[in-house]
Amino acid sequence: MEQTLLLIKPDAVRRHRIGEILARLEQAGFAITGLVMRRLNRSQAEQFYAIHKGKEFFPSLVEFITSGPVVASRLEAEDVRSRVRQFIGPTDPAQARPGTIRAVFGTSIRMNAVHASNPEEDVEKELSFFFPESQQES
Ligand code: 3AN
Repeated sequence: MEQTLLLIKPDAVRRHRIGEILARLEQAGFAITGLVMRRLNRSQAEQFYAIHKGKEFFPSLVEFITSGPVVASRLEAEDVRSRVRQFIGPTDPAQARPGTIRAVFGTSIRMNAVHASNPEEDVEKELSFFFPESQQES
């Protein structure tokens, strides 16, 4: 079964949306097989978002993601990587289809409530960042 990482970002954690977001994911048929709350420090955040290093929004992204705890979930389902990306909607909540997680819970491009691993990038690396045991299990 395919796995992916979904992060509930500090904006949604601060607004007490953890339960609602997890409930929507479960109702959509994504099984939660790992769950952890953690506050990243600067160097962990820079490592996690290394792919964006050098971009104009990188400093504000690191600032934001370290501004409070995140909830990391490991989701499992068939074709979960692309299905979850559809389910959360595009980066900008204003462009997201009504009903998608980012349309409902996001407030700006930066504060867009959740992150889900990009299937084109290194999903295993993102998973092992929060769930070091993932590799042995999958
Ligand atoms: P996604 O999370 O939809 O894959 P990416 O990987 O392009 O989006 O961007 C990573 C994160 O960087 C986004 N979730 C968003 O919070 C932030 N971000 C992307 N573009 C911008 C931007 N123009 N201004 C501020 N933050 C941005």
